[in-house]
Amino acid sequence: MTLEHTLEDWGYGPERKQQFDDLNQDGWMPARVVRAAGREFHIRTTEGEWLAEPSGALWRDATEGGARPAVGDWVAVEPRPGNDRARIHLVLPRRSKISRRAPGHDVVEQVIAANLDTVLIVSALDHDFNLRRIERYLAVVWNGGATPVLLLNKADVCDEADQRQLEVEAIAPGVPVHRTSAKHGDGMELLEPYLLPAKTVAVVGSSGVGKSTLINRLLGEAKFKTGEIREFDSKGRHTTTHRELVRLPGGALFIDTPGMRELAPWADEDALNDVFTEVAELAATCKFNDCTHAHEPGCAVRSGIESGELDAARVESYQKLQKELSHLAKDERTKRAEGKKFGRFYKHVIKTHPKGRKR
Ligand SMILES: Nc1nc2c(ncn2[C@@H]2O[C@H](COP(=O)(O)OP(=O)(O)OP(=O)(O)O)[C@@H](O)[C@H]2O)c(=O)[nH]1
Ligand SMILES: [Mg+2]
Ligand SMILES: [Zn+2]
Repeated sequence: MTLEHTLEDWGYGPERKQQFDDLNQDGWMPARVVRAAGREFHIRTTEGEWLAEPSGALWRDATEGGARPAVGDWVAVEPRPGNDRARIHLVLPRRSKISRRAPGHDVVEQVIAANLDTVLIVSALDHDFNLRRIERYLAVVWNGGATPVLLLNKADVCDEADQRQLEVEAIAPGVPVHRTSAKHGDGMELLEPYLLPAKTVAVVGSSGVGKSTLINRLLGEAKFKTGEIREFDSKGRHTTTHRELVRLPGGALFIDTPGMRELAPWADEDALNDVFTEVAELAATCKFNDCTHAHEPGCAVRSGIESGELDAARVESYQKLQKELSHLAKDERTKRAEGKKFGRFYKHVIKTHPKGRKR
């Protein structure tokens, strides 16, 4: 194919260009990660789609702070001898992201997708429907700086779709909620406001909710593999195994992600205030600053539950998430030290890169 699209069609803009120019490296070029699977990346450059591998330094040293490349990232790459290959040296600062806590013992951030305008949080209106899970996803999306939209898919199999939608609207004030049936193509027009040229939209949600089916519908072709789900519990089988960004016919950029078995959210506790506004507001009026809302006198949250002002299930969900996130929370000093470490790494790469050095 010819140079059918410019980098701008993939979301490049003046701010990005400035970031890249500031690196001031001869022989480097900007590119966007369009596919991530393990250590292998596909990137979109001005010359088409290339294969790319992170430099040893980037892979080894940039484990802190989620600095490894993710789909949607803008990266600085150096073309390699041979065709259509490059080495990724740096990830440019992200405008927004979705992160989770990486599976495993260590407390490490894993970026699932980056530089998103809108994130569609997909739930299925089948046995798997779960308000508490939606809250977790909302916390992650708000925290990462993208705008969440809630999609209730598989509307065709649900007799109580109206009721479900009301329940979801109640736990997510101000967040648009749409009902779709990706399999049959119903409700696709509701997505149009988000599908704008060169804007990036990602879909997230459990395995089997219909994320890939939705993308195929929007693409107008069965590009993404979709999977059967287990009838008895509506659980998906983790059909999608990599993260990929595609360009839709109208020019919007769309990222499919694999369903996550268990979303261990990566967020500051502050993100909870956006998700559980009514709980957080009352909690702020408890007599004690560090009230656990368990047995302390003057607890506004407990009296809120008693008076029916607060939903006990919401409070429980809030507290559960708060506990999880407190394990991630680090004091400001540690965070600053990590930030510095990343900054040093950034400078180190630029200084020590002999060929790219410019005088
Ligand atoms: N009834 C109904 N089934 C749907 C709908 N959308 C998707 N499905 C079915 O749900 C199953 C799972 O769909 P996928 O698109 O593979 O789900 P996914 O979210 O991509 O799953 P992972 O890749 O595992 O994360 C497939 O059998 C789809 O045909 C829908 O709107 N209604
Ligand atoms: Mg899928
Ligand atoms: Zn309290």
